[in-house]
Amino acid sequence: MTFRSLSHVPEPFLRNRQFCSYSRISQHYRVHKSPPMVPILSHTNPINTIPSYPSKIHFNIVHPVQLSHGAGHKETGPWEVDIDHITSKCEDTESILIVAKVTGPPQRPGKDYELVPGLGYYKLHTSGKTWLEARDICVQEGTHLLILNSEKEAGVIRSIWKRHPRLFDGWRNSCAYIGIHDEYAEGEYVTLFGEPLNGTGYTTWAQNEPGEGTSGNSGCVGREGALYDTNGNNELAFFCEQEL
Ligand SMILES: [Ca+2]
Ligand SMILES: [Ca+2]
Repeated sequence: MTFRSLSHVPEPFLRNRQFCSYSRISQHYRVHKSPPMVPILSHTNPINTIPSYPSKIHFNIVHPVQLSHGAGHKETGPWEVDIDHITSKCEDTESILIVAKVTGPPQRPGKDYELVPGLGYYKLHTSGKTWLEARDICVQEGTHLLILNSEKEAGVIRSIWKRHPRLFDGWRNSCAYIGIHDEYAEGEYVTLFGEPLNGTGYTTWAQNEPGEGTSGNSGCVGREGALYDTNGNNELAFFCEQEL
């Protein structure tokens, strides 16, 4: 999500160009809190040095920066802040133009989703559903059943799940549905987007898996992070995901 305070250089900066000199400072910041924008600008911008300027200064407040974000100020994802600071000196008048671009994390999909910077939003649904029900619940939340793409992502899933050590009795406590299946061709696992499993970046099956044959066509991830096949009618916990 991008907010721009300004998309053009205003007139005073273009007029009488031959009599003016220009300087431009571009700065990039990465912050890990939803910014109150103004403190960031006043803190980081050379505007602080203005009282010592000997010349007359004109401020061109073209458009105040406004932030609007559904996630509110509790958002913990990284915010990128790009600031363009353009100074125009024309005889005894100096004009300063500040253009700020703030890029915030995408809006949190819904309650209980947690943001993992650089990866996505994740939610463990702790009540048991069939694979099809699980798929549909993620879609209703604007996300999709988890597709593992890396060892790093598998590590994230392990750590989220660790916080819920006891969801069910028996083996159902140790596998959660993810968005892969072999419904179309036995043994050929694809994601719910139809991409072959070996194109996802993560194909770590548990030992002797997949082993259910035609009686198990749905994928689940074990607490240790390895993949299993199971019958999609089993009611398991499941992970929903939204990539960044
Ligand atoms: Ca993923
Ligand atoms: Ca199968």
